[in-house]
Amino acid sequence: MMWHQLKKMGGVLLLLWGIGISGLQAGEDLFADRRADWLQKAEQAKPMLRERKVEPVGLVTAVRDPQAFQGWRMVPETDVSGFYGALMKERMSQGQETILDFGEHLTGYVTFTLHATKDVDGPLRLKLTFGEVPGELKIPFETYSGGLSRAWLQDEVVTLTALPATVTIPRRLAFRYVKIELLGCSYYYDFYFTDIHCTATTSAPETAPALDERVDPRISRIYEVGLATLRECMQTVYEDGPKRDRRLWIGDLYLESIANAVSFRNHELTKRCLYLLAALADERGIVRATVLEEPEPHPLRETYTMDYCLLYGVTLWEYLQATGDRETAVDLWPVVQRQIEMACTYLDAEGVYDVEKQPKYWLVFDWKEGYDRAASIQGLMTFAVEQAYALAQCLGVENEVSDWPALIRRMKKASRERYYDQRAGWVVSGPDRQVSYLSQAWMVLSGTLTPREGARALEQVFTREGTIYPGSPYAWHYVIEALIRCGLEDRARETLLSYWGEMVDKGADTFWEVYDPQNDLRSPYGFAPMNSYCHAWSCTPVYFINRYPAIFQK
Ligand code: RAM
Repeated sequence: MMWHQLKKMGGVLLLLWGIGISGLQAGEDLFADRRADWLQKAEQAKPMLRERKVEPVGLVTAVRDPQAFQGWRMVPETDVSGFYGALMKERMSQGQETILDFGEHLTGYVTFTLHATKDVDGPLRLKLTFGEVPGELKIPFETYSGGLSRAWLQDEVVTLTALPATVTIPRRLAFRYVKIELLGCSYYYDFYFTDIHCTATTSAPETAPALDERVDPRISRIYEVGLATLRECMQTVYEDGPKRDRRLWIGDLYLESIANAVSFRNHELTKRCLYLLAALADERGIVRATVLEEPEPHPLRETYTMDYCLLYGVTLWEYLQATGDRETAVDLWPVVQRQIEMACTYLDAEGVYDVEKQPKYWLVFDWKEGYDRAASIQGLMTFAVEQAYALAQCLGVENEVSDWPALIRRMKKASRERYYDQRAGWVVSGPDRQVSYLSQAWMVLSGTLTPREGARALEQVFTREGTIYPGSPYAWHYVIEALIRCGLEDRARETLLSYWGEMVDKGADTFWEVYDPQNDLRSPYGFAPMNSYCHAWSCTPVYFINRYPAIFQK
């Protein structure tokens, strides 16, 4: 199901919900007296963006190539001096496509200056299309009929009535390539460019730890692309993708913040995001899956996802360990506690998360059709309670949640009974006893399976035909973490090298939202250009490589 459909469903379900878990009265607002302070702290931590002026490196030609990613490859035509001053109408009337290559992925504002060869006796109209990957400039946007806004696709029409003129496209763009098309010009004059550049922005500092020169060059390249991905997504919040949706989502924040903690170390940004989510929680204290900053910070009110609610506390715990900032952790601890209280209302008598209970929460986990999430949410919730309990202990507030250790034991016991097939040696999920990578991973990360059992289960999914494999880098992250947890270090390294390494081989400047090695055109939105090709949740090689040097830097 697409996320906008789920979002719609969430809206309906929430109407049915009503306020009132654990004693809240209708109309009451749990964090009413904290919101303003939290929002202020979020604003105080808002970073200044660092700007960089970048010019194109040259003109390129898109060439059809069945071997290339999505069937398109860029071939260099001339350097940028061959573009500046060239008569554009003449060039385009000969049917020559004009594509500029900026040489790297950029997030920012594009400015250009145009001149006419004679008096301008009629307006000039251009279309500019911005692409993160070559295919975005070649797959016609007209065929898109999905539910996400068509306006995410980055084509802009500019009309000029007087030249010379310097134009800045108002919308912030995320791209490497720009295609320029002529939509209207009089017969009388021609026109040419003298400048085009991007003012690229990021809140990441200029440098991150460099890898030793002796590290496998494939790992080094993956690391660089991972850093670029993270840098591009670090704006005034951790965005999920600078092209789409350009906003803070909790699942993305979690992975970005742990990657940032071992690379750019802009901890203020993590703090800002944690405070924003807290300030914009609903009246029951439940955090929204995503929030927006403009025109002023506000949540996407009807969008909740249970796995993301639970990851909020894990993120805060990781933040505390990375920074030692107890003040923030103490301040936000009630939010963590609240998410778990709410999740507990979804447990049945045995301690199993009831995926059928109404109103159903959206469970993200992955973009993958047919994947059964029951075992995964059970594992993730157990993991989240365990992490939140460690946070409570560190803050000295474990007496507030003294029932959690028993809860964890109960959930693990129930998980083994319900989901672990001891004879087969793997975790099954749902009525069809589905075997997926993620079900194994979450039962490993929750400590429900011993490392030995986990290793057996994971080895089997990797080698058995027909297991449900992850659809996104987000899901692969948890699989790799689980492999490491079970001591399958070589497998973890190979998986990172093959999955992220393949994206690099296919020309990735930044890593993608969804990548299926079996289908380059795969997109959760039914249209490849709608995919985000610089997506936060795929930056985690940065985390793995720095966090586990013995595995990835050997
Ligand atoms: C999409 C984005 C984002 C993700 C949500 C669930 O909008 O891919 O990264 O967190 O879905």
